[in-house]
Amino acid sequence: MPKILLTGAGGQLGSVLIPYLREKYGIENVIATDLKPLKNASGPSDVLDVLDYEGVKSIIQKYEIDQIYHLAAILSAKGEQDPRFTWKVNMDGLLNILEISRELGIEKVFNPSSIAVFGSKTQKENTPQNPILIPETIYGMSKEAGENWTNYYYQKYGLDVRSIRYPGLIGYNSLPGGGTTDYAVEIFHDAINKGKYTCFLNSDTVLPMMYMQDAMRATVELMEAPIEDIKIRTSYNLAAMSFSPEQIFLEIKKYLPKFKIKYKADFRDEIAKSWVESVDDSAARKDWGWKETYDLPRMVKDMIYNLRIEPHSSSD
Ligand code: NAD
Ligand code: AKB
Repeated sequence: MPKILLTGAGGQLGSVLIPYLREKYGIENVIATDLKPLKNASGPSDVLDVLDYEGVKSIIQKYEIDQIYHLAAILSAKGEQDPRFTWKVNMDGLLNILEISRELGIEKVFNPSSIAVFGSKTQKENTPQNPILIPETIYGMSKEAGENWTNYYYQKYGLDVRSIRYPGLIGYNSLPGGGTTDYAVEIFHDAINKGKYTCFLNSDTVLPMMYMQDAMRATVELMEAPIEDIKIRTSYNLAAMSFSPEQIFLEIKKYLPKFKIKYKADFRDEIAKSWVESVDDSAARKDWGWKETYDLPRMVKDMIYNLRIEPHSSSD
């Protein structure tokens, strides 16, 4: 069994990926780290700031790590509040991970990228794997630069770094941490708890999204694929579904008929409009057999079920 280190493990993705990986590789083999001690760690965990080069190195040595899932980052909306700090965390954090991995002979590294690498000059629909990439947020800029760094470390040093351009991730057992796609999680909680939601995107702003179960499975499938199948070392496009706030609202309304929505778009709608509506992920399908299992109706049904609402009941 590989010994796996997760950075930024307390976030939306990490907090669900830890139990998923522990189920597969064993509790003691998955080490969860974040800036602060993790609540309910349920296994080995430690405090780690990815900007602390020596700290990263000593954790890797202490736990005899073989693989790293580098999740620590500042996301798109939060990133705009302090661009230079966001660049520092996202870039220096990644460079520390890559350089230490090279130095210590780490077997594999996972570095998530994002649809935030796309910009308004990118083809909006069925976006190809290698389109024009001129991102317009500091987060997107750091992810795009990170893709080139991981490709460089693979080409130059043979470091086995793998990556996915995740769409917006939606799950029921963790909350998002400052992104533009956060509305697609918030909407469920407000629909169930308050019966109404004020959306920070416009009603017709379409974005690519993915259910968390699919995202976790994709991540492990990518990491377990034979090395010769991994043809793209920047980051793979990955798709599951695309929808607007109005479309997800109407789908949720099938279960909660009195649910109401208002639109009060803010700067996050501008960010979303600079991204794309759907991506062509044929390379991931061909190279390592990616296939999604959740579309919009199935995801909404599962979210509502897991948020403890009986399907087809209403909030009144
Ligand atoms: P999140 O914001 O929920 O969590 C990020 C975690 O990183 C937080 O727990 C935070 O404490 C930690 N962190 C921040 N600075 C750190 C530092 N200096 N050292 C150590 N930890 C630090 O993010 P997430 O949604 O879990 O995203 C995980 C990864 O997946 C990120 O790289 C993100 O870019 C990528 N991604 C996520 C989504 C999504 O929709 N959630 C979509 C595309 C890509
Ligand atoms: C964000 O909205 O910033 C993230 C992402 C798509 O990378 N969820």
